[in-house]
Amino acid sequence: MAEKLEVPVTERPGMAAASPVTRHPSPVTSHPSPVTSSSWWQRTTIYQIYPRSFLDSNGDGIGDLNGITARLDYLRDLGVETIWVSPFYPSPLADHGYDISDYCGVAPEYGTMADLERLLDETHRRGMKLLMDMVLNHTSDQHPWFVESRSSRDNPKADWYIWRDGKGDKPPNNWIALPGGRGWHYSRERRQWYMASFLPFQPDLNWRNPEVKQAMWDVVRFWLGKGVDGFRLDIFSSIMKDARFADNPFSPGLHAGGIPGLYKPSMQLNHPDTFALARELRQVVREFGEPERILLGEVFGSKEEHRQLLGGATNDGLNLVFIFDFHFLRRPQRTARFFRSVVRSFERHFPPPFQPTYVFGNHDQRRLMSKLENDAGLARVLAVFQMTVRGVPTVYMGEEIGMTDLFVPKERAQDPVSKLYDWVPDWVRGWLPVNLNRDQNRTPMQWEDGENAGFCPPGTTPWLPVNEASARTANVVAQQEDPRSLLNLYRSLLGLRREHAELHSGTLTLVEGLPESVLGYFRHFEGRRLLVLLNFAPASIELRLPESYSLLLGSAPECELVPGGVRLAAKSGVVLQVQ
Ligand SMILES: [Ca+2]
Repeated sequence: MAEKLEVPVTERPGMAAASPVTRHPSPVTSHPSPVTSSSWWQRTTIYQIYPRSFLDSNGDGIGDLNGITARLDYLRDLGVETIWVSPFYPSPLADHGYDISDYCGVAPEYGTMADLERLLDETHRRGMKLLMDMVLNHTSDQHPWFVESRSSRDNPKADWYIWRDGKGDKPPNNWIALPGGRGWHYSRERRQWYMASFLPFQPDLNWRNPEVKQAMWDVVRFWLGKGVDGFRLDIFSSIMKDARFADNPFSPGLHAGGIPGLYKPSMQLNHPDTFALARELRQVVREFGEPERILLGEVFGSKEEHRQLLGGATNDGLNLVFIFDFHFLRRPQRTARFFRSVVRSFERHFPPPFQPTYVFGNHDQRRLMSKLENDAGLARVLAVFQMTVRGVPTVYMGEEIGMTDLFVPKERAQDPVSKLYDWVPDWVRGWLPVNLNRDQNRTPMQWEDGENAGFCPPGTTPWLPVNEASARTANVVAQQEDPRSLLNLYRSLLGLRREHAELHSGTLTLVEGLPESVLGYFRHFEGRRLLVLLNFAPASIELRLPESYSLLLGSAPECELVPGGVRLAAKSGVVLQVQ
């Protein structure tokens, strides 16, 4: 039975039945900024491909570049405009590609440089863009630069990494590794310590050495010269550290990435020199002219630090940075109230021309559907949210079919983070919000029901097990045939987003005074308006509307216009056009 409610602001005595927004502008939007979203990257939608798990084209159980090329039509038909491909560089694979040993090559298991060039051509031929993943902070310890740097204190690359003498037999200071543990590691060869912000086999480059910077800018230019459209930048916040090597301050709490610690890594993260470096890198990228190439940062820190990384008010640093406020989505966060607070905050701190980049999942986090404890209705609400809210949506492969995590016992884990936390038993891991085994969210893409889910040929052993239980229903073929599938909802939403400039280029105004379970916002562009209403509650609801609307999209068949208003099914969203 539908609960009948009215939009309160239209019903209070003395208030005319008009748009709640124009009568009662929220403090956030009382001075709407002019629409300046004009570059492709401000309007685009991003789809992250973890290449090892996307599609295996040659039957060795490992996804590859030709596999991506083979499924470009799928991505174009889905409606995504930009693909971001996680690393495919030569690597000893201690961190599955985020430990690079050759920045200008393609690892043989992923293909050849010719395969990469074909992938780029075919992507561009479909009017799409391709972002590569770039790890500037650290290399693999197998990279020839590090091998040389470690060999002696007076070799030509001795100062290419961050080397320090210890304090007696102790490390130089209390800097940490972001996934946990100590940041410094002792080298017997040099009888010195080197810094690693991530894992021990990923030594940090010394960006205060001009030769390092030059070498890495050359890498960036190499790929831009090949025609890539930009980079997703791995842990960009940590590139420049305190030049005096001061200790991190004592400050117990949850720090970068939600990891608990006694010391805040403020000497290692978001140094002002990192903000300057973001601007300098943007200039390097600008050398390549139009259409603009872009920088998308994986960063951690406060909103003010985000703004600084973006280059301040002029946005001449990184083009975009990921927003990780939906990293965990614990139960109290799966509410209209929480989503409203996040949107309000980012509208205040990142008005146009900044574009928020909301993400629900990636190769490091638990999968969205698992965060939601398999709540399919809520997954549909969040799909409507992500594709209609102001910003650049980023979808992790498989999110569009509702793929779930696969439990991989720690004894069989390939992820080095799992090995780092080997002492944490599996039953505790299942309960923790942080993801201590990234194998579970990196299992192969599920293309069809059946052996290996179409990821690799039957009889082949995929590099990570296929999530067979999930693949029975969460697979592309089954969902393409079902008009009510999550996949077809994503497709409809991406289509709607492309057609309506309000969604990809418009400003946003939150609707105030809605029932507690409903999040609502208008999207405005050149005098046209769309209204998005999202019902997070497990019961349907009717809302009176003060104007005449047409229904562009409802995420459930029971969503419909009723006389004077709209009915939202339980856990559903609608996109309405103001007549
Ligand atoms: Ca392969």
